[in-house]
Amino acid sequence: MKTTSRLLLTGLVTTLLTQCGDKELSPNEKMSQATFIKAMESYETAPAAVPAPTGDALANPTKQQDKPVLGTENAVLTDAPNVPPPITRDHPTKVTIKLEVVELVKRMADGVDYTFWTFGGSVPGKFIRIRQNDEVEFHLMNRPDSKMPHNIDLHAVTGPGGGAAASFTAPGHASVFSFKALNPGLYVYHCATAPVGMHVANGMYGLILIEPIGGLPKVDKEFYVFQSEFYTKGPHGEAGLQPFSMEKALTEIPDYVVFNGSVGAMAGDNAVQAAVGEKVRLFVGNGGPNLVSSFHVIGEIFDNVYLEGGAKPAQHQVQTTMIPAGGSAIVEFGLEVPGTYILVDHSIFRAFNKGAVGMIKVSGPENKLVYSGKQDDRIYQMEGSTIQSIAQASTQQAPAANKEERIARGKMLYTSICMACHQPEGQGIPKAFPPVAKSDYLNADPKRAIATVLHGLQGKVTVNGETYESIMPQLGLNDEQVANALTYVYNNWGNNGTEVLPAMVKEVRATVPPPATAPGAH
Ligand code: HEC
Ligand SMILES: [Cu+2]
Repeated sequence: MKTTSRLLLTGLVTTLLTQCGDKELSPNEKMSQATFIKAMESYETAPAAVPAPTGDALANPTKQQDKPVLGTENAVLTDAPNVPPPITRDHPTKVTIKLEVVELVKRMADGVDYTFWTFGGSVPGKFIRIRQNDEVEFHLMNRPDSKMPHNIDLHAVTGPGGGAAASFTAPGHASVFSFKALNPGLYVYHCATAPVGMHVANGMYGLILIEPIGGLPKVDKEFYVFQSEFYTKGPHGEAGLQPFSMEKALTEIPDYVVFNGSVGAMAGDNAVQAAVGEKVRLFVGNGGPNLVSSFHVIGEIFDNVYLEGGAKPAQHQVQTTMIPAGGSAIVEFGLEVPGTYILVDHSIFRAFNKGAVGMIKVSGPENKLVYSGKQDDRIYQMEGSTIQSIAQASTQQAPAANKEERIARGKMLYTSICMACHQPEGQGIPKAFPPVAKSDYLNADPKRAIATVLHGLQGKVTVNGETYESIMPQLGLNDEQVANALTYVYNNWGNNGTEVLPAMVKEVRATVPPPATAPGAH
């Protein structure tokens, strides 16, 4: 770019930054000269042919000037967490969308299956991305092996039922209807065939993004995140194929609350990836059927929130945004510090007990000024402290079939419960938490180790020559869980490979009394 035009642009951006409310950038975005130049560059590459919408045009987008409809294309559809590429056209077009309804059995959680009804074979349904004023020809196909008729109500449609009646499709049939995407925004779509609640509860929802004229500002990464809840006959964790429970759906107390259709769909190995310095945009939907989401990313602050999925960023510096059932939000944030950022519904039991946890893993250089990490750690104990009890919901999962499965399940338990104290590689923390890696205490006596995990431990204990005088709480785990966690520990980090079986835990539970200081130990 020539210097003169860059100067002009700098002036323009400065004006925008200081004067124009709608285009106001958040402090994060203003932070450095580099960001500033970047902002200018994105202005340069943004489609410039169409004037930015004015307040009035946004209030009634049908009044907005646009180019004539030109050409045809097939919409690109994606499964979560992916979204189709941004629309680069500077004009509307005729778009064909083909969506297939599939009823199929899939994983809900480890050991738990569910018969999902889906738009496109996955929960949530395919992400659809088109442009304002596009003319859509919508094809809904219902597979011949379906048991139910289905239809689609797109909240982006202006017209009765959002397309529901026009798209009603029996198994083995296909329906077609058309609509014009008058309004920009992020919209939920869902099945609206009776009983509507049941079709939604079984997974029939997804998102359609109508990009505004001129497009959305450029970001580095975009992801599709969809919250919903499931009501099963058995309680959370009960193994096997779980049928839908109408009774629980009516009382609105779900067994599972999840992001992207199943427990862990966006966590652990399924976490999405990004890098320090990148700007991330999440398209977040909530299918309900009943719950309102208090959407939060642990360790981040949203620079911009397009509240309720509307067409413009209406708020900056937001910690938690509410997403109604059948609604959405677009959130954007820059990444300053590496690490794992956890997506939750901050109605927090839903997150850590019912499944509503997702993860963004961010790589890149540390920024100790923004976040130091742990700088000091010393023991802090109140006088007269005693073993405390952390009650855990006992899961009803079928017992592990073999040692391998026991280790895999133990790893999950270790990660969610033990790791906070004993650390990721079992190395412990000097003077506070003894190591479980290469631990002589552990390897010498499995029964003693079982008793430790069953009942907690308090008082002097010597591990690898170091003395610890701390407290391990009583964790309230069942026999299977204790067996799995310890087998995982015994088979890692230089330990002796013991397999702890639930029967051994049962025996210790029956014969080794809890320490006298534990609550309820008389
Ligand atoms: C809240 C912190 C905490 C959690 C959670 C915790 N521990 Fe411990 N653990 C301790 C402390 C502290 C000790 C030592 C107690 C003492 O000093 O008397 C200990 C001791 C042990 C020991 C015996 C000493 C050794 O290092 O070999 C084992 C084995 C053990 N823990 C395993 C586990 C397992 C398995 C889990 C998860 C199921 C777990 N712990 C969860 C804090 C914790
Ligand atoms: Cu349906």
